[in-house]
Amino acid sequence: MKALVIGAGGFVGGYLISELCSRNWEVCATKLPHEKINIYGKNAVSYSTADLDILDEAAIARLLGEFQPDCIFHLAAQSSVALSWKKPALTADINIKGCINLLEAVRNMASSPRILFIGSSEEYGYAANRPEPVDETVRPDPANIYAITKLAQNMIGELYCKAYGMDIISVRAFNHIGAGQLPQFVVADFCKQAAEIKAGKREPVIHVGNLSAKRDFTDVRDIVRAYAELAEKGRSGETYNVGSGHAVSIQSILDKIIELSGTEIKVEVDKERFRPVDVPFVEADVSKLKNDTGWERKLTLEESLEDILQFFAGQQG
Ligand code: A2R
Ligand code: GDD
Repeated sequence: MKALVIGAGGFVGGYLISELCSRNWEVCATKLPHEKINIYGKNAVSYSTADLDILDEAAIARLLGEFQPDCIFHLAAQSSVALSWKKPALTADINIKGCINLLEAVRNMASSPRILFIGSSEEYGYAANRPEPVDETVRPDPANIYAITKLAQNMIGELYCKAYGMDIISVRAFNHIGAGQLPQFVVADFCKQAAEIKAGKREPVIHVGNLSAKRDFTDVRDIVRAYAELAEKGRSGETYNVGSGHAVSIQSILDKIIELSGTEIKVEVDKERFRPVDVPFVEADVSKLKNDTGWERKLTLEESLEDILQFFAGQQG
């Protein structure tokens, strides 16, 4: 089977390439010209690369014609909720126009490859803020521009599926973490600060934002395994939650990071790190994913945090 991974220069791409290669998929991975793809797995991987801007529909069509994929994993995005408040138009361009460009290019192919759209738990927004985990039947109520663009991608995917009989699956990925994630996201940010403090590179104070929010965190290696399982076994036209099924507070993650770092650290709340709107509670119901694919989470939150701390410790030398 041939997989085209679009947007592989970001955090998830290298992990997904590793996972697909371990399943003997033939992989072509795209990146922006200035990017480099980072592989963090232990296994040797062999794959081809191509430069691709998702806003260039003609370039997508050329690449599809050359590679003829069986499945397309669409990772390319402006993926930061925080940045989407500052750059709403850019976020809409990449996340919505990009998805339409891809759909139009695939629609014009003779073959009909499967597309996996990577959406977000953010699509649920306030609808997730309830005592029980949120499942795919809950009507989304997004609370920021990023979330709205990902819901648009989901809806446009459903439309193309119904209108043109295309083979599309949409994923709603809950928060994922791992070595290599940029410190614009909370766990990487706190672990980087802790590693720098431990190395004596900064004063022993961690700067934080809203610690009361509760989110559902999963190791990126478990996340990409779910993507591969869905590509192989998921039902066309469906949306699947991908997450751990357990929400934890950002405060408890911070406490664990400080404990694991084994260093005396003070905490300073920085109001500039707060968002205009931040949904208090988000927890995934992943029954549909488990029932359809047999997927189970393998790595604990503590294992992920240890790896990420080690990754940033390795950068202090
Ligand atoms: O913004 P950059 O320079 O970091 O590049 C990102 C890239 N990207 C694009 N690729 C092709 N054409 C574009 N016009 C374009 N604009 C941005 O997509 C980055 O290398 C990649 C997305 O990777 P990350 O931002 O690291 O996201 P991550 O964590 O790998 O998440 C993968 C997917 C995304 O759709 C998220 O929204 C979702 O999972 O959670
Ligand atoms: N970034 C950041 N920095 N977030 C903080 C901080 C801080 O110092 N302090 C508290 N938080 C809180 C945020 O307010 C939010 O409630 C939570 O930590 C998670 O923030 P992020 O790690 O920035 O992730 P996100 O939830 O906004 O978005 C990520 O997860 C989505 C899936 O749920 C991204 O990976 C998205 O691309 C992805 O779709």
